Amino acid sequence: MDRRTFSKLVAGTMTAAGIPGANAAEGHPAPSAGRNAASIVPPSGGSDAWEYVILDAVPPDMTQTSGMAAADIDGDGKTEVIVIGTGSMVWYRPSTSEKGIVAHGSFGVGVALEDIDHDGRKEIITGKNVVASGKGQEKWVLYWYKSGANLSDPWTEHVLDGETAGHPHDLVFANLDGDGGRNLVANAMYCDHPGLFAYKIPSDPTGTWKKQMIQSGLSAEGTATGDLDGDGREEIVCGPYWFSAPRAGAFSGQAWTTHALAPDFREMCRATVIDVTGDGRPDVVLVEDEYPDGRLAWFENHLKSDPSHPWVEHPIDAPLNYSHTLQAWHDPGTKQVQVLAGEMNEGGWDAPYNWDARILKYTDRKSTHLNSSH
Ligand SMILES: [Ca+2]
Ligand SMILES: [Ca+2]
Ligand SMILES: [Ca+2]
Ligand SMILES: [Ca+2]
Repeated sequence: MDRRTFSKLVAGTMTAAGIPGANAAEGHPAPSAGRNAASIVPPSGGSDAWEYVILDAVPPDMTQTSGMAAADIDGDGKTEVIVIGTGSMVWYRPSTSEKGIVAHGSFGVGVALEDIDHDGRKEIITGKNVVASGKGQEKWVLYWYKSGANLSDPWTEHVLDGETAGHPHDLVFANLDGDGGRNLVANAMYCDHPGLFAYKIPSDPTGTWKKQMIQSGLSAEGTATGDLDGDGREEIVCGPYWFSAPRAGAFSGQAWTTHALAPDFREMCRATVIDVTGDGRPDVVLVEDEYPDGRLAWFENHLKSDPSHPWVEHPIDAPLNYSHTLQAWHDPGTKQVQVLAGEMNEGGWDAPYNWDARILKYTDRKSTHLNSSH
């Protein structure tokens, strides 16, 4: 078993309570007027190494933010940020402070940026709530959005899947069928028939995307992909499960297989795949993301070396309060594994407002003490 420990840094706490100005602008009182009604205050308790920057205190036409993604969309070498929420989807170019509205509507959580038509510029893929039936069953449509010559030009909206089962909370691109092309993975949440689905991009992306069911019936979130078993095709992690394609192929129409990954974890998670041990096989990091007492752990991949006990759980930290963000990467200099977790100010299901939602960074101590564990 791999033994290592992670140091913990509170990179910031969001004591500024989000965006009191935005609440006021929408005619709602700030969550606690006495605490911070007038101004954005700096984060407290955080590291001096991190600077807290407000990208936009009042996103245009948006009453609540719910998802974001960042990438160089237009290929100019500068990163853009896409923010989706209730009312609108907005692009930002932080380097120039430019911004603009992509589209109006009630957007969800999942948003992906991918060059699906191979023109060198990324499109935006996200879900929009188009019907709330009044019986608690919403209708969500998956769309992709293509920019004009400039991001400030009107964007074009295309339907990707008009018949989703529910809220596409997680949207991830991966190589599922081993042909090198990228495929979309989307879950469907908060509905009568939750599930997980994959889509194949047609040669003309405005055409019909081939759809494959991965699972139906499990209400799991926290989707990531990686070649967990080393066969050259990516498998899917979703919540405490992972899923492998049938021999006939990822899009053969035959059933995928559901496997346990983290049987002690609850079904709502954030997930990321990274080789923590350095043995060439991807490991998995999970945090329970919709709970006040969420656990953060990494799972050591023994699919080949010990198939009867394929995942060894290594706790990193707990409790995390509605940690709905999770990222991991190798530090380019030290090669240490870095894990970033971000708590929400306001989780789902009427969670108490958290004035001190934290941004947490964990650093693997091991690669700086290579001889200490043997
Ligand atoms: Ca750019
Ligand atoms: Ca493109
Ligand atoms: Ca594989
Ligand atoms: Ca590994």
